[in-house]
Amino acid sequence: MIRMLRNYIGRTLATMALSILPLWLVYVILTPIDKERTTVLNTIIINANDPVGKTGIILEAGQSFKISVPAHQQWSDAGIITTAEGWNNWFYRTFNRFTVHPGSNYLRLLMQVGVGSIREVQLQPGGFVYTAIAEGELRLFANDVSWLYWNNSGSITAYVDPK
Ligand SMILES: [Ca+2]
Repeated sequence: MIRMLRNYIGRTLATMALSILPLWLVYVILTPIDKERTTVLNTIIINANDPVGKTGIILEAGQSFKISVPAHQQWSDAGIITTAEGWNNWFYRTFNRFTVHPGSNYLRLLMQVGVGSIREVQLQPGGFVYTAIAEGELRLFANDVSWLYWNNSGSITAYVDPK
């Protein structure tokens, strides 16, 4: 009796599993990457030669977000290979005041939300949490003189997680 009951339950569970499987497959196939985008981090590729750096991520004033930049990525400025920390030297320091964010290295990774102030993306492991002061689109871009982006090359990948 117990064995019969056990067999019955086993068959019922197997039948249920088999009937759910096609439904699950249809769900997986019909649920495109869009769903993942809302749950997984936004992957942003920041091109060194793009002074605008639109990310498509619209933030509200007061909204927090985390930017993670994996270490050891490189991009270059007129053949000078550097990282998101950027580069500088005694000669070019003189012209640094002409960059979009004076005081930051050349090709230092910068950010701006809407019309908020431009600032450096902190590059600590584990990411950098920041709260938007202004509403608007998050922009991520390298620091450079506005007319000298053309000789930059390469890109850096960042992950943005709006809270
Ligand atoms: Ca340049």
